Amino acid sequence: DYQPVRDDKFTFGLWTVGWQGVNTFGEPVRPVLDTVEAVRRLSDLGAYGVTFHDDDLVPPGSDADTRRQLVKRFQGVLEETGLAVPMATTNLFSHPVFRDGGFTSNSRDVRRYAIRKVLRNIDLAAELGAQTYVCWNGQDGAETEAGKNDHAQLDRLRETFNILSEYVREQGYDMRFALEPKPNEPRGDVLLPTVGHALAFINELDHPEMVGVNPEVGHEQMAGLNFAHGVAQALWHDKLYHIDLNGQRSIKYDQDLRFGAGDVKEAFFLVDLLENAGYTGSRQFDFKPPRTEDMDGVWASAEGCMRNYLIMREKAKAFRADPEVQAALEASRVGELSVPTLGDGESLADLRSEQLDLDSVGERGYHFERLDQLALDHLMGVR
Ligand code: GLT
Ligand code: MN
Ligand code: MN
Repeated sequence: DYQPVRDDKFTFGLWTVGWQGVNTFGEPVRPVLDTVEAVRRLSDLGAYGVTFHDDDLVPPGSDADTRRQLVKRFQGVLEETGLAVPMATTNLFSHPVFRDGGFTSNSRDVRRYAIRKVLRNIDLAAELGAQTYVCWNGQDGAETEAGKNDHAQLDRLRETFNILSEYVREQGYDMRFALEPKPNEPRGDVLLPTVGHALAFINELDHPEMVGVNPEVGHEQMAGLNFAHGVAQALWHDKLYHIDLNGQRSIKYDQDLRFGAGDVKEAFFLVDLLENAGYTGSRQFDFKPPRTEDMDGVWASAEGCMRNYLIMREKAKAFRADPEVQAALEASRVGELSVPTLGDGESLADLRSEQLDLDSVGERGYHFERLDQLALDHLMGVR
């Protein structure tokens, strides 16, 4: 029961199960995880695919021979297991040169290096069949307003995505970009802090159709925002190109807990949304197994991500199928919101000539509490 299958489209970044647990105050607590071992274990657990940063696969500074060998080894284990690589991304944050960011560093030579680094990995991503290229620009941001010209920064970010989109078109790759917003950490303030900021930015690009978002549960919640609503708006704009699932408890540092281990209710409504909105992309888990865990704990944590998703998927389905829920939705007038405010063939004159009985309509209750309790009853397993 709750055994994931490939069709569930669960993916994991190599950097998640491979995270050695280094944090601001503590040294690594776990050994280096070999890529082949990671792919095999994830396959055994029922994942559909793996994703990677350029540096996860090929350590920076490797010579051409080493690079070829490492890529070949990776391709070998993908073939052996049948796992897909639906997405890839670039590490534009670890090396000291990125201390003021990659695409929007004040240093022009660093910006040019960042683009080179991305182009190189886009070629590899295309070769491995990835159709989504994520860009998380965590070091692009500021601690002081004085040190960053925001207008120029946005110009440079736009310039970069125009260059990258043109490159993908020229090469004929079947690939789209997904921007991953985050409000802060590692920078005091990160560029494109929320889904909303990213969606607005995309409209200014030469090829907006090639760029969408990769929202992460905890990142929106770090900004105090409701993740399910953010994803719903991304879907409304047809911009949910990818998603990073994990857990976060309140406004604080990025916790990257396993999916379900944060705000359970929001996770439930998120799964309900993804399953009912026709989202067909990967369900990626971007979590960091806590430092308390040894490697057994890492795999238990990975398993828990998928298990929690599948449990919530089942609960969400039961919630929607429950006749009492359907009656409660009706009582809450949920369906009525889908009826256009001005009907077919109606004019403003029709609307203007109408009278609303303010006294009686002002007394109208919406019964959301009863509806919400039914959701919680399902979620908590008493219905
Ligand atoms: C990093 C970050 C994640 C991003 C990864 C993709 S890198 O681990 O914390 O949220 O999705 O670059
Ligand atoms: Mn992420
Ligand atoms: Mn995160």
